[in-house]
Amino acid sequence: MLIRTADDIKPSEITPEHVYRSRRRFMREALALTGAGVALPAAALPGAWLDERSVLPGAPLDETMTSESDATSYNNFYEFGTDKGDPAAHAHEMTIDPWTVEVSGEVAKPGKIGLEDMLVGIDLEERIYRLRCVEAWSMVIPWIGFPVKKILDKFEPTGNAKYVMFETLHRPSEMRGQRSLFSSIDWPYVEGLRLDEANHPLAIFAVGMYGNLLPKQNGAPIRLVVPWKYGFKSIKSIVSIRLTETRPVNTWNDLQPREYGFYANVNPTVDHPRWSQARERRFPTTLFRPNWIPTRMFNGYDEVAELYTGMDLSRYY
Ligand SMILES: Nc1nc2c(c(=O)[nH]1)N[C@H]1C(S)=C(S)[C@@H](COP(=O)(O)O)O[C@H]1N2
Ligand SMILES: [Mo]
Repeated sequence: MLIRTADDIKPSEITPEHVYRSRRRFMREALALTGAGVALPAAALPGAWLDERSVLPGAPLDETMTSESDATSYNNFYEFGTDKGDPAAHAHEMTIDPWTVEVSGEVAKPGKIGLEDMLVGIDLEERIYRLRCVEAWSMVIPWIGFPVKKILDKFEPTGNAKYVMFETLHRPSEMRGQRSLFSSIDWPYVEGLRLDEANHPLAIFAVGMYGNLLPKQNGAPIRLVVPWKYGFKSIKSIVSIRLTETRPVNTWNDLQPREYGFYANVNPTVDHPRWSQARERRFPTTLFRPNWIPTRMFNGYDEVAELYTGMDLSRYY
């Protein structure tokens, strides 16, 4: 089981040392944030962030974890440029405190809420997931986060809600890619999921990785992680969540509809028009040792298959 409550965890399997250490480090970071004189809303950081037991260990994955330095220096975050090194070089220009998220559309309780207030009462879990980019490289990353469903439920989706749309921050003054005259993206970056996909227990919002708060280049302070879909679905630095009745637009589908779909489930049998999706370069990867491995259906997360029964996944790519 990937999802476990504290009660499920036997003392014998409690917290491999690296998780324990990273948990301590994470809490130090969280504390450092409050101590830094940052203005926080009344509720300040949720107690869960500061509680020793709050980051529940995830199920281990029997694959080599990508190094933290690779995962934080080889990124896609076009708001800061299109080169893999641009996000790490320029994302520091984005300010993230305070951070508010607007929840709107088909919900009984719409509203704009400070991130810290939104997270009150939500337990954090470590989830070690594969991340498979549509460009055919992949990583294994230990996220810290919680199921998307936990946030959506707080705002009470109505019976009309069928999809969820997410939007990244739009702030050209701090995001040089949004100022670029050469960008073909219609900002802000937007993504969407069917509501039942968003409610699947594997779909999480991440607020940390490698035991620390999320680095800006990885989508601080809150991003989506949907491990069975190509990486572009996992939208970063989210400021808006909108429940809708009709299917929302998503940025890459809007740009190149033949190449990038709405579903974007990892699928080794449906090739990208310009390259095969049957294999991927798993980090660490170099020119001379690319480390190709076979790509797995749903990125190896077979438990999501039931979301797509009866659908032709070569048509709904
Ligand atoms: N807002 C925003 N989110 C984004 C992107 C982006 O350019 N802008 N790139 C996506 C792509 S293509 C990938 S592969 C992942 C990469 O996440 P990582 O840099 O944390 O590995 O972020 C996704 N989320
Ligand atoms: Mo990607």
